Amino acid sequence: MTSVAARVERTTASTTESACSRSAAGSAVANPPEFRSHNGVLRVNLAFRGFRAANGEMRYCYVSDRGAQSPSLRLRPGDLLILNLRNELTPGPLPAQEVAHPHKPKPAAKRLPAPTICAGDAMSPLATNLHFHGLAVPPVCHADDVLRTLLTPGSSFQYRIRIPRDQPPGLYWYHPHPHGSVEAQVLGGASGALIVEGIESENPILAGLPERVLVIRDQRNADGRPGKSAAIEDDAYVPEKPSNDLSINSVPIPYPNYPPAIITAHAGTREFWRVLNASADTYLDIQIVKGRAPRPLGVVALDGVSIWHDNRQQQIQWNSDIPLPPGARAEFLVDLPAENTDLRLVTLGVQTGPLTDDDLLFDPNAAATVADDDDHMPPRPLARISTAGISAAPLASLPVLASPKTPRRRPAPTPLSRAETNRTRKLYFSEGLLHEKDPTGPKTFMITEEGRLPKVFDPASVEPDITVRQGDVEDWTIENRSQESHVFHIHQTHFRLLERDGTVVDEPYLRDTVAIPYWDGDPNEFPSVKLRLDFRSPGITGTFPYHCHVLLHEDGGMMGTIRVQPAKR
Ligand SMILES: [Cu+2]
Repeated sequence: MTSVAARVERTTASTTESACSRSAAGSAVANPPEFRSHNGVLRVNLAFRGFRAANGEMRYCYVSDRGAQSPSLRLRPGDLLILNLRNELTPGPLPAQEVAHPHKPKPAAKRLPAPTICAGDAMSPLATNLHFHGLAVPPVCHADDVLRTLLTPGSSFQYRIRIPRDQPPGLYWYHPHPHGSVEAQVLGGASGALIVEGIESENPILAGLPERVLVIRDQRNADGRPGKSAAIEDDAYVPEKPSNDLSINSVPIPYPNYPPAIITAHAGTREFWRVLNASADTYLDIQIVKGRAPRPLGVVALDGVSIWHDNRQQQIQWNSDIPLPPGARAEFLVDLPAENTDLRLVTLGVQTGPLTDDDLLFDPNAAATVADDDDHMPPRPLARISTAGISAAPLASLPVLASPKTPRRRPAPTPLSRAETNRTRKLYFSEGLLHEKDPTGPKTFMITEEGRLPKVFDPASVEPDITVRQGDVEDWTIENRSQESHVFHIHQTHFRLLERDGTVVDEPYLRDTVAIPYWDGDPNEFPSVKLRLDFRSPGITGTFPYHCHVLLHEDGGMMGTIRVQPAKR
């Protein structure tokens, strides 16, 4: 007998067969499709679609009118992005438990008026919205509001985002942010690059270089076998198995053989790489190796911001590897050797927690809503870089000279590293148990300002957790009081890392994501970072979140809100 859920699924699958397509493992990596602004405006229509693949994997994607999947959006500072988003999810593609009540009215049939979309009262696994990660744009309806804006299935909505004239040129991104469903949608592949043009005007060394855009995503393992978190007595325990597979520009690199994707390049050339970790839960630490020897990577920007921007001393920093927690971006130079040779792009392993009794006791069959299954990230190959004369699809290059139309930027404010601070705060990440008497059951995830009561994020709460004033600069210490790593991210602004574990850090970057390693149980010390946060941008007044960018944790409650009040007149 066919269940209702299975029938719905098949119907949907037959009508959206081409939705959210993936390349074959081991195939060539091409830059994502892209749309550029013209005359100061970029208009794009994107449908948000879901699709259940034959192996049960849930996929999500954005598809343009012309069929471009999850395109890169390219705009100049000062340009207007008009993005019409249509939620085309149907109950069919959701996992069976989500369609447990086949007789309830189909959300797809309901068209909601625009005011409801901004009222935040439509939480469901089928609702979605958009976040423009890293941009200092207003956190309001029709712009970058994720706390109240929710599109139910069948509804359309217009985003109008003016890229600030002083937005540092670089790599940003867009992804869904409906609390409770963010991990599922991003794991399914819903994300795309957003590039603010003109980085070559801040870093003339980049002018004319061929540009490669790489979006690395994670996705659930397809083979269904338990991984690291399975009970160790279980015969199916596979120590090497990562929690999630990775893909690079939609070319999957599946466990257990990790067939690398193929990047073809020309020997003896310099390329400009822009790499986005669009993973929901997976930390990366990328490296290019020849044999086992790392090749130097010339970092010019992190999290969208040129390293020149806040430090004015250094335009490039050569590193052997670049750690990229979920949500982070790096833009760097790659010098390909003159001789024909094979290089590999790899990610080093990242340890995000100690192996505890919890790991050994974890039961993958328990009906946990929040499973501790995000914590094993082994080293693995991503791509083979071939310079052996295979004709590469030519890459577009950055402009040779800065365009005369580049908008003039306002004079830079005082560098954040030298700005006067208004106050300091301490916040901490912590975890708890959803059911106190069930130590192996689901966890709760919290981020709390010291002195207040720890609580999971409450979408119904109206009062912000923290209030500041536009123009302020604050120093925040963020501690990790849990035994797994977390990633601090705040919307609308960047920060500078001042200290790690109380020791001054000398790094030139502005960031919007930073990893705080797990607590090893030492009662005398929690791992911490000290950050200088910038609330000076005039366009960010309103209320927006800060949260852990491991999206399993964010969905599990590790999020708070901050209100930036207008400056005093
Ligand atoms: Cu976290």
